[in-house]
Amino acid sequence: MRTRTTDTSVSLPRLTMTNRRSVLGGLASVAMSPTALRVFGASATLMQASAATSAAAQSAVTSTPEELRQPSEIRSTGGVLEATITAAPGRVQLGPYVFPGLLYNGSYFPPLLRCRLGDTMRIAFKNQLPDQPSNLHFHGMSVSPQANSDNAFIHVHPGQQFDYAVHVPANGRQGPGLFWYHPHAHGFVDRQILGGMSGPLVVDGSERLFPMTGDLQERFLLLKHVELGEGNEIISINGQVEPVLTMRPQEPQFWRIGNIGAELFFKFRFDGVQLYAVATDGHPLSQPRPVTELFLGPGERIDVIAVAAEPGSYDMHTVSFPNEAWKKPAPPQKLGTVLCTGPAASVGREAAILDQRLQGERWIDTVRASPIARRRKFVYSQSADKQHFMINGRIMDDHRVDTIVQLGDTEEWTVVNNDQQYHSFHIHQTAFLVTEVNGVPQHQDSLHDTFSVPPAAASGPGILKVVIPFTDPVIVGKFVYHCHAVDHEDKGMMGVIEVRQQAPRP
Ligand SMILES: [Cu+2]
Repeated sequence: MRTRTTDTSVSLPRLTMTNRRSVLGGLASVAMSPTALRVFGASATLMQASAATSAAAQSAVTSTPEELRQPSEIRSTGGVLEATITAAPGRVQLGPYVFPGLLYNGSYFPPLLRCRLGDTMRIAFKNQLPDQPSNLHFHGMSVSPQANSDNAFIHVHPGQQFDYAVHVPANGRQGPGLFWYHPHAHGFVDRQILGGMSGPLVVDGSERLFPMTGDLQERFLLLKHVELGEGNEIISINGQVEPVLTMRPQEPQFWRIGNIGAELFFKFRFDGVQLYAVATDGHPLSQPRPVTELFLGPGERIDVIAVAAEPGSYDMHTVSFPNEAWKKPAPPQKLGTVLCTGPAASVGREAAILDQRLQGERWIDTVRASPIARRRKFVYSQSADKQHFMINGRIMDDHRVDTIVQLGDTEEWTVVNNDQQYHSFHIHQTAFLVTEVNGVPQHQDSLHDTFSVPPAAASGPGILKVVIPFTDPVIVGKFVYHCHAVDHEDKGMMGVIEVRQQAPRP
């Protein structure tokens, strides 16, 4: 039932040669606890847990900081991205910690899928998990939800293979940006993402929007977390614990930051580095905007131009914030280090960054100008026994269609959060414009596909208002909207929508 937040990511013991064995011994018993069972499920993985843990105890594990690594890539050629993604249990080592994971292609940090507008992604998905269905969802993509495209209703059972063919329209609403892929088999998503099953997906072409980004070093910072026993939350970036990111002083880089974990809402910052946002959830701003603190709920991404500071070593760390009303926010936690060293770069003056203007037409302007065809309300709540999370009093039923929408319409949806913790709103196949949070008008300069919904307080429920365009013909079909804290999604906080060519009018 718990939604974990940065406040549960208590500081773990700093491992030294003298205490490492005792901590790993602790993990061995943790792996047998009901909490670990909740995450990893099968008895088969439990056996693996013991093996992995003892192997780790015997190996020379070091906690020396590592330079931030970058993902391996699978690129499209000739208009086709061909890949095989295999889901299977496997051993994960995060810094000094070892646990049994659920992995794509044997890695906690699976390959970056990199395609272009107009491409088709042909992905053979093999489910080699012993005991649970899975599938692939292409988060944030304005592609077809039908057949063997981005169809969240497919269940690929253990031992089976499913061949996806996801066509990325050249002239639809899909644009260049940072997206991600993860499982969407209802009821199994949380344990699979916690186990490691999520990876980045990029539609190339951001340099056409902001030409400067094409000249900068591109670096991915992808956050995940896993709980290894009560309250022991390991937060990693690119599958590394407290990595070091090295830059030259004054050097601008293009950072693509994503929360591709299961449940945590991260508020974090980089000391000594100036950030200029250029896109949220793969949707461009009209011009770079300085940002200091980042708040990314599960599934949210942001692209920034980052400019390093004077020579020195700077922390990337979480910022304390209250998520659940019944828990005390935890102190900030270090996530990594930015090391500014070497000769200063000659570029990177703030004016040159801020002077950039988006090249080309923007979807957000069309959304803003569209008349609202219909208004709907979605109320988030928890059952009294805290075992179910609901939208409008109902838990998810994939045989029921909750919301029927006419293709071509733009609607305003109000999400009302009666629960005293953060939830989020995510809808497949289309982005949306955030217009109001808790009654305060928002003046957003970019679209989102996932957005945090503040908790209820003494003053009343948390309220998020969004305007959603159902205008791209490629999205016709059935898909879902849900809270992206995926333990809540698994426990029911999801609804089915069908976009029809001809929908009945109210
Ligand atoms: Cu939620």
